[in-house]
Amino acid sequence: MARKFFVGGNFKCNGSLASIKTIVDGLNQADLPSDVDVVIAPPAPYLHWAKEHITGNVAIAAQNIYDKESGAYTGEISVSQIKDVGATWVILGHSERRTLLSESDEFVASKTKFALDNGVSVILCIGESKEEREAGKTLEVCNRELDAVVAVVKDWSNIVIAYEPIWAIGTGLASTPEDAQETHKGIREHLAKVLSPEQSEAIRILYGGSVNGKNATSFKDCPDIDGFLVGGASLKPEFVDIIKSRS
Ligand code: G2H
Repeated sequence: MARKFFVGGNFKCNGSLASIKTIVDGLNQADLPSDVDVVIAPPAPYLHWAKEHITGNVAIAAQNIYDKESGAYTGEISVSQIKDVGATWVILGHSERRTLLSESDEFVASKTKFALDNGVSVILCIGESKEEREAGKTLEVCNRELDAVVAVVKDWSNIVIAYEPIWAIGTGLASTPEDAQETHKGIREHLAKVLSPEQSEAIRILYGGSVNGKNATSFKDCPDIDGFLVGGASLKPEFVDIIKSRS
């Protein structure tokens, strides 16, 4: 089955109105291929501005939501609020939130369900630490993180998985295409068992971790890598090269 190539830009906690304007202007001026789904995730204060100013076929993602509609949750952002300002996607389960903010598998699953139930698609991040990889636990960790979501969500048609080995994030040391492909294949095999072969075949699995304009093309021949979630390089003009890396 042909899965549409997907490239997400996760700006993380970076940028200002001026720098995000530069990125949005760059994307507006680029001739982006129509056969790629492109999503950018600016920090929450800039979601509305980005939605108002992006002109091409580029969707907007939030970097987080809470699993409650509204109320006394100081500092949290609701799914209806991100929808209100034009976001159609949300990134959940990023390792930076799992580790720095102690988000549990169950909390990530609950937020995933809440987003989907409210019509927002999810980029669901999973991935192992260096120690877990060295202990041969890569798939065990990924499958555990996936299974928490499988327990509460049966229809995965609006989920894109981002496999992001923690040791590759922001380090400049991307996974080799061979290692990433092996893990993506294992993830797909697991999803075939716990969801269904049809859903497993249809779901897009992105690679994330030090993807840049130079190494993106090296993942071209990996049959289970359906795109990228890009951090640092999404803040630079080379993001367009990554979007075009399968063209
Ligand atoms: C991994 C990735 C984007 P970077 O977190 O989600 O970041 O490309 O900077 O490694």
